[in-house]
Amino acid sequence: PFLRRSLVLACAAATLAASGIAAAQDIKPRIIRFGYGLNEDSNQGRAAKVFAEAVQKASGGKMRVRAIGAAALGPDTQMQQALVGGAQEMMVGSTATLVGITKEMALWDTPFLFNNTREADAVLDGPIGQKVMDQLQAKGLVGLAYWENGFRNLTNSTRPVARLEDLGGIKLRVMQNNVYLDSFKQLGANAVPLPFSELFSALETRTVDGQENPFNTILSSKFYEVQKYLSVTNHVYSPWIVLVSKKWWDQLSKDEQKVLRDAALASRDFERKDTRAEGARALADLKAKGMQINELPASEAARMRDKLTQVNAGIATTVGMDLWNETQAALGALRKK
Ligand code: TF8
Repeated sequence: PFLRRSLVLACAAATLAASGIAAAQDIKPRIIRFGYGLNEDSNQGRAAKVFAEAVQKASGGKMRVRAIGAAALGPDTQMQQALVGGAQEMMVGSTATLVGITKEMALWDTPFLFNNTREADAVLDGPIGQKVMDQLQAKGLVGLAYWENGFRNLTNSTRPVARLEDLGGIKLRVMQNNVYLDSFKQLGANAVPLPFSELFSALETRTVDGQENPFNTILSSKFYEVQKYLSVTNHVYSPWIVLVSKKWWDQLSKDEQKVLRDAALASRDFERKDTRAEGARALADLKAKGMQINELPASEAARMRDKLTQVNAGIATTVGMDLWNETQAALGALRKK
């Protein structure tokens, strides 16, 4: 009993001392595993590093982010589950792979939803983006910021896609998401869902003929090594989202939460600039790497849109008519400016 009592006393003293120091800034030493799917040398990897540095600086070195890329902690869907269960603290990944957890995220899968990045930023960073993000909490996740993955374009090893019909029969890898699956089926492709981490080798072994991703990713993942044709389709804008395990988040102090929120916004601003700068150079880079590039004519994009009216109706039902209409109204207002 004596030993136990003195142990209790010692612990109480230590706690008191610690809380005395922490009173000004309630921050404890923390290790934060922050997983992502692309290479370290990618827009995702560079921004993860910026996030890690911002957290370390704002916490006086107490909170340390271990950014772990190349899907070393698993593909998006696996990391999401680890966050929900509390086995991993943070990640950044596609909103498209989150739809199984939070159906409202399907809003961002709408083909041709945004015409440009100005519209994307305004909607994602405004009340609609926040409303969608807030839906995560009930599912065990906290969203902190949307990063830019970007407008997606089509690559394949079979033929240039210049007309809708050219998609016919192309075995196309899509993200693990029903909107993408349905959309590309509607357009005549043979769509196959696969995690991103399996994509390069699937292209290399010709298990699939093609894929679709922003220029940045086609470059950083070296898809140009295994894909001949790049068709500039800009068929959808896709966001990434910075996520926190809610189980873990709820244990943090307000100060610690603020460190993470601020760093997420700082990394977002860096990431969008970096992604856009790289994206502007990427076409020339990909051409230099030997890709054959063609632009999809506006008339063909219009034909694709027509084929996708059913898909859009499905998304509206999935996310709810209120959210759908609110988004259309917000876009209408932005386009009048
Ligand atoms: C894809 C996405 C990827 C993301 C990333 C690994 O094609 O565009 O960028 O899933 O988090 O899977």
